[in-house]
Amino acid sequence: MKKAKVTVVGAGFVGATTAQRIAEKDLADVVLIDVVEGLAEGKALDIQQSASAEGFDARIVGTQDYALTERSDVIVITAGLARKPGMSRDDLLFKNAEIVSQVTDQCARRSPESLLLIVTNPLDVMTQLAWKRSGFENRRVFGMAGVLDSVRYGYFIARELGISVRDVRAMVLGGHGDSMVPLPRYSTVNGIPLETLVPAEKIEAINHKTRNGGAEIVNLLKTGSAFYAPSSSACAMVEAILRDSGRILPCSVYLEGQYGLSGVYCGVPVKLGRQGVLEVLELPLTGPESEALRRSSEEVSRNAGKLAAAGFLN
Ligand code: TXD
Repeated sequence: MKKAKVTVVGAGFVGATTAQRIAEKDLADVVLIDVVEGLAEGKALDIQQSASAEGFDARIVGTQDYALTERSDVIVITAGLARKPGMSRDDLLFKNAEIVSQVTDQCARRSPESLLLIVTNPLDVMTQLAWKRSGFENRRVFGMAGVLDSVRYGYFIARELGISVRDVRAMVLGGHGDSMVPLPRYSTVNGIPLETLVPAEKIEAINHKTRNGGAEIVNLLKTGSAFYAPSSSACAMVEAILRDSGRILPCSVYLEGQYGLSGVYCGVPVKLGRQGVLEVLELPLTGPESEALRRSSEEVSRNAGKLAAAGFLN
């Protein structure tokens, strides 16, 4: 069987760790690419040299040259800047929009059949931008955020109950940001509704902890943001795609009327497989739940409006 090929763009914390996880699981050969001279090459070599200790056969190369990314099956885009002192969220929005545009242009024409998995923040609008730039069908361009938010939610639930994370199914919808929408009604412990196991005020505290999950880590690290759980989440999506498993995972996808939302990327549960987004699952939501989702999507639309005004989404 032909080995799959995954390109990871950006050899920073999330990119390099994602590449490592893909290689260690032997899911595909990996090309790691970065603009910084030697960075991707050095990290790829280091990961490759761990092969006999870890027992994987995947090959991983680091490069600055997009020629090596040709005919990738999946392209994971983590390239971007983190917010620096003095930089507004909008500055970051435009800077990362430039980077994601360039990277998408480079990758899409060399791998016209690929799926694009976007990780760069602000996540949902960067995914929308990559979709526009690539010209790909929307089922082939999606973003990683919901998996991360849900695994964090699942961990906090398991910790609260003192049980194994393996028995928890947790669901978080919405855009990746403060307005994300944890859904206790659709979160269970081996099928047992969460709300029958945890009192409402405890659930609210867990929801808050989940929304704050990324910020808590940034505050501790000071010079960077989370990357272990984000790379695990990106790798889980790559695995679902390459194994064509049809896993149901919350991903940022283009909505065309589902959940009453149109023309915007937002986090909802989808069936993921070799062809990308196979189906968007529409959960019946209560009034307050759909209102929270609508508010969250408005944040994404606002950023999309800013990018459109600056000429990025035309
Ligand atoms: O849930 C999620 N989606 C997220 C998103 C979870 C964690 C991190 N999230 C975002 O991912 C974060 O806000 C950033 O926008 C990206 C990457 O985070 P990371 O922590 O890996 O940032 P680094 O370590 O700064 O790495 C970014 C790399 C760095 O090596 C740059 O040199 C490179 O991106 N870079 C580029 N590579 C290729 N091409 C271009 N143009 C480029 N510009 C920068």
